[in-house]
Amino acid sequence: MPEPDITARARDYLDLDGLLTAEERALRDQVRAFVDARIRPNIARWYEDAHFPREIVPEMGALGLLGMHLTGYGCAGRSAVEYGLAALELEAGDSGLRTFVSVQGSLAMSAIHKFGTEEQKRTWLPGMAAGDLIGCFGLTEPDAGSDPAGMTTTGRRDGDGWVLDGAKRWIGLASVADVAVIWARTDEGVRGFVVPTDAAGFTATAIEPKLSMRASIQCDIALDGVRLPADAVLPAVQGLRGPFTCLNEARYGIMWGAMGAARDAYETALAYALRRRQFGEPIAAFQLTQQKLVDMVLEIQKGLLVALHTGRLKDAGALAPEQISFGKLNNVREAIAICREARTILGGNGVTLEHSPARHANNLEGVRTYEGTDEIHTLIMGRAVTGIPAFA
Ligand code: TGC
Repeated sequence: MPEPDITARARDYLDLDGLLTAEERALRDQVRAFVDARIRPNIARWYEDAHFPREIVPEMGALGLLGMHLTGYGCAGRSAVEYGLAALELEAGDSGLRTFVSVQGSLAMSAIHKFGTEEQKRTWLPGMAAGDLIGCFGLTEPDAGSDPAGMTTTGRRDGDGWVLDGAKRWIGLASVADVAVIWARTDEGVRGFVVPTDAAGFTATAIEPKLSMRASIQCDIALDGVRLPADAVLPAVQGLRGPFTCLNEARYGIMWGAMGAARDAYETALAYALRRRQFGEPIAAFQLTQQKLVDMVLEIQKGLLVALHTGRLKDAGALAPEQISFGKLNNVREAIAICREARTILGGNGVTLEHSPARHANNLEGVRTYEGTDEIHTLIMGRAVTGIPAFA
């Protein structure tokens, strides 16, 4: 059956396109075309098979999507808004693949770019930007999730070098990564280490089976006496400010990405409602269906405005971490609600992999939890509003 026409108003209710520059729209359209050609036709199978498509990573590199907001070393030097638009389009395809781009660019590459030596940058960043090398970012531990200050992984000096011992958990892409940025407690406070994943004592094991982000990989990492040379440490930062600075980048991208998943679920539900007939009418003609669709439009448009405003602040160098929490908390929370509601419009057909809303909703369970849970972002905002930290 031919797809019903979706009106321009339904696609961009407030004409937000008009707030973007021609360059921003061009980049957005390029990523959208990539998602349509390379992700959409395959994602249901990848999701079902729990397959991370390593084979498309060099294509993402060629499009300039890896470390795209970084400059030099083969990176595209794009703006925060452009990075956000790319995240939006990628996550309209699947959260697992946007997550890969976040982990690679905002976490692993960002850490090396911000805090690494010239040698570390030259060794790793060009290959990571091209998609020839994959990076991961080891902060979370089995017993230290929301509270990274509780980490027990240690780095101790040993002769001229370092030895790492400990465990990390929920580390994206670790089992296929070439390099890991590992955060560890040392006598000098928390330090970051650049660890080739073929180092003796480094083991990454995929956590499975998972009900969320099945087209991505999350791992346990064991660090068992991993010996590193002196120059493995990231010299330019000590303390948790290091990993948190990288998390700011990733959390920023998530507020855009979540709206991509929501938009795709909404457009899927709208198209279905226009062609599905019950009681002699398309179900889009029913008031209750229209209310669901309109509620989705309201929250998607508001979420995109928040993301765009936040991106403009970031590009102006005026974005505070608690403002990132606003967008991450709001947009992921709303996106999950939208995807679940979109599923109800598809009825029983909505629980199959033929349609995207339930897959997006399941993915967003992971997105809601990583890079700061709803509770953590609420409390970051609560501290900003009251001046009183309430984390414990
Ligand atoms: P506190 O311990 O007092 O502060 C430590 C230092 O960090 C600084 N800081 C920040 N700097 C930059 N950006 C931020 N957003 C920052 N937040 C804190 C702070 O100024 C201090 O610096 P210094 O120089 O004075 O030492 O920490 P806090 O009280 O500020 O924060 C508490 C809390 C709960 C907000 C924080 O611990 C937190 O954000 N917890 C959530 C952790 C989280 O998001 N974990 C998820 C990690 S994601 C991951 O590991 C894998 S997901 C990706 C994948 O798939 O691999």
